[in-house]
Amino acid sequence: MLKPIDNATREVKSLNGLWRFLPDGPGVNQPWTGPLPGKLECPVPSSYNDLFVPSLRDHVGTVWYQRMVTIPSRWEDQRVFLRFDAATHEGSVYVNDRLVTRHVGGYTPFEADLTPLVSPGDEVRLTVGVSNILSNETIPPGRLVTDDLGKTQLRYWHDFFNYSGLARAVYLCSSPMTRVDDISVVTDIAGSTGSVRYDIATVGPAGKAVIDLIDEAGMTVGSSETLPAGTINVPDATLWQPGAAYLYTFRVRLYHTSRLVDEYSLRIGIRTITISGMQILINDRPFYFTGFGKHEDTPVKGKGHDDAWMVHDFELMKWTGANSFRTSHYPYAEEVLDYADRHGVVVIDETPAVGLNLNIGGGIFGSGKNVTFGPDFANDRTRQNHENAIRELVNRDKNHPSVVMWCITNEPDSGEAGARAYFEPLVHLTRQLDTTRPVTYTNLQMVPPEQERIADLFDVIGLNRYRGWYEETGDLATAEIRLEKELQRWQTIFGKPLLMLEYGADTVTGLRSIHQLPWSEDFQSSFYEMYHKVFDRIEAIQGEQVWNFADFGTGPGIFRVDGNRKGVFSRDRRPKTAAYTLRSRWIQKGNNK
Ligand code: GCB
Repeated sequence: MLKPIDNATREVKSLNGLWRFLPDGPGVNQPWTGPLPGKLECPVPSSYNDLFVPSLRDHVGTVWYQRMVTIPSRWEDQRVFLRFDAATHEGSVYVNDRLVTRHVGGYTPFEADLTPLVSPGDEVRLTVGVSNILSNETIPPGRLVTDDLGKTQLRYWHDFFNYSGLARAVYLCSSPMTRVDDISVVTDIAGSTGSVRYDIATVGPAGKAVIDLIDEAGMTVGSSETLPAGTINVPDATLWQPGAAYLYTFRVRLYHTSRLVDEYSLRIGIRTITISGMQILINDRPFYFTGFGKHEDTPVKGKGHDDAWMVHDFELMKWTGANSFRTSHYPYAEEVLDYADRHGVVVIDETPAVGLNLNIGGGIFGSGKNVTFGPDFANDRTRQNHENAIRELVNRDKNHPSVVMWCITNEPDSGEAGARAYFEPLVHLTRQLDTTRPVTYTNLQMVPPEQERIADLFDVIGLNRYRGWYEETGDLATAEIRLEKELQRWQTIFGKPLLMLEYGADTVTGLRSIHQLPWSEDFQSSFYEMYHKVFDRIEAIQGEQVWNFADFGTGPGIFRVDGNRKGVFSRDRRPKTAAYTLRSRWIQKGNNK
């Protein structure tokens, strides 16, 4: 599904702004059949949870958004559709009294085709129900429980607040009836020549196609007229490099006789990503990842996408010398990947499959031996939803040069007997959908390499480690010895590239101590220095992404002080001391181990 664009043949009308709003509750019955009662208004895009007083933080179920929409009278003979960049976690869309689409999965886009239902000039009532309910079959999983007051509560196994609603853009769009429906681009390099292999899906009677590749100076450097697939070679190609982005415009034009019927342009980068022994190569050069596990998280808006916060986050990452980040623990807004493409930032792109582990609470504590993979929890239907999450992620992000790796799950119970049967088909599916990018996951510290059952399936092994924090708390000397021994074992047993995809210590801004005191800024800094010494001694370690870029919101917990405080920046993006520690290392390292 292509991102909507505005050009000579297509139009995009933003539906962002204030919508009427109503949380579900007693007496709310088929609210799409008329104007929503009450006076609440909710901004789109934004999570709704932190906006209202009294609070909707504990709301479990559906909330309703509504607004009127006019179909432009100039949209004659066009396909008319709605595009939701996300509805977290399940969206039901009604136009006047009619259900037009339902989508499950909180972080990927979906469309509703209105063409048969509306006419140019019509004004329609658009109502969207968004449910935040998670179950053992959804990705991520969750569970409903009833409290002592008879109220329904939602429990989940991931360590970030279940922000919900319409947190990304909503558009009304038009496209021609005969059109480009999808484009997939794979690039390669031979000597100084780049190649762009494409697959183009079209709808409608096939006419003539002209496909051009245009460089940043506006020069056409290659063309083709072959549909549905072909290759354009670019002699002396300028490559997309980490830290030095270069984007070509891949433009498809469809003609009927000599009339232009549709045009779609994608910005693409020519680059390769390969694994060689224990190294990860971008454009045939070893690349060492530095950067962050992040969250889409800001005060008030929750996961609501905001260009100002996004630009500031990228500026701060650049200031630290980071070259990469992981979209922990779900696909981020597409604007974020577009920005990373344009600015040469490397992305590990993650599905929302976090919390497939009944033996941790809030991302951390062992809670005995519960069976995660089996009929009662992560079962066949969960796996189908997981499959779907992978398909939707790859489908949305396959053409982004910044995306160099798929991370299909975070910290599953990978030592459990059923884990292999669950994950093997998912890894195969990911490879089938994209033959070019390596596939990874993150391993939780509770599953050591000797008990690990899925690591060999992956191209790269991601590790999340908290030695010195959750274990060996405050004792960095012991933590250092144990960390090094453990990493050596991972290297010996699997012989694959290892990425440290999480390591960090909660830190309260302004708390200082000369005594290596956990929670102090000084301790967080020393914690990172210790880890870095170890990484530099382990050959297989090919990158370090700290946990986390910034403090972020979570559910309540005795280890969570107004959220998770492992940020190197506070939630309002002020640096802690560790930000300077990282900066002095990463600026010097560049992209090298
Ligand atoms: C983890 C999880 C992450 C948590 C983090 C923590 O292992 O992957 O989601 O936030 O630990 O801070 O406990």
